[in-house]
Amino acid sequence: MKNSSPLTQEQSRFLQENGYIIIEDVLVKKEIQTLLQTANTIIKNHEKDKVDDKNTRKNHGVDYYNIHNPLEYSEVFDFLIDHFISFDIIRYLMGPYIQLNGCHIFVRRPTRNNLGNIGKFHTDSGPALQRILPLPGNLPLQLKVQFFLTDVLTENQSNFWAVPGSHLRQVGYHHPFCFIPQYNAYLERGDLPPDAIQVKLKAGDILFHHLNLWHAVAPNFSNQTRISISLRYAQMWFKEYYSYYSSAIIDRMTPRRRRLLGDFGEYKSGDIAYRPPIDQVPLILDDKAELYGWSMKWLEDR
Ligand SMILES: O=C(O)CCC(=O)C(=O)O
Repeated sequence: MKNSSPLTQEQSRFLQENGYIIIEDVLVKKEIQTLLQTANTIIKNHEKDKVDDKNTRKNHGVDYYNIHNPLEYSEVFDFLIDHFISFDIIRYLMGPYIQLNGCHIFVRRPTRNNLGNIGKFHTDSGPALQRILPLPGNLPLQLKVQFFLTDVLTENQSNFWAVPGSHLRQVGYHHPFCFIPQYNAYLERGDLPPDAIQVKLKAGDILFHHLNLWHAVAPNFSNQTRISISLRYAQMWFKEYYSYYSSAIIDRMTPRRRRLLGDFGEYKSGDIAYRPPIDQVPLILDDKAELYGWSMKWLEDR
């Protein structure tokens, strides 16, 4: 296979070693403005109408919370699903048999209050997955991409807080909520974990991270609410995550986006993840199938 990665060698190494990576300047100014304006309207409505079943305000609190499935409110987020930069990296790293199993608006308000669970170090997607590590050469089970719509240029601005390299460490105990108690003990004492870093980036940059990365959200002592859009890609076999895609959403999508949202049209195979349709590969990878290691030659040879 030729080296056809959309990441440079340096970027690939950084992601493999650290468990996260920032790609700068993915969104242009106009896109940031439109996405931010729309996100702010949705946030305002959620806070005014107290629609607590469609966000995590009840569980996480009113300062730091997530709004489920913004695709339900506006089309402006649609292009992020297979954005030409972020999605090319996703499909290169994860292969063609993937889905978008969650999309959220992250709201992180300035606060001096207790940050609840989001402010604690954790891994994603359940305690069992803490024990399945993304070792080199394996496809990731899940990658999350965040599109930042506001700057996070200094520390304590509700930065993504990561322990670089932790995605390759076995936690060595069972925690039902996927916490990392030895790191949260620092926070409880009012100390900072020595090797955790607060990621800094600007509006328009994106952040990828592995589900196993030990991460938290830092406090927000600034006077600006941090807003980002998170998209969670997973292998097809994964369950969706607060993502119900109504027919109104599905109907407006391109064929590839529909597929990523779990719509297989007329195709019925019993177990779709086990026997995905043949067009899954060209639909997701188009002319990159061969280059990214998913040759369709076996079909011709049959
Ligand atoms: O707000 C963030 O940057 C991260 C939120 C978080 O903990 C997560 O995505 O699991």
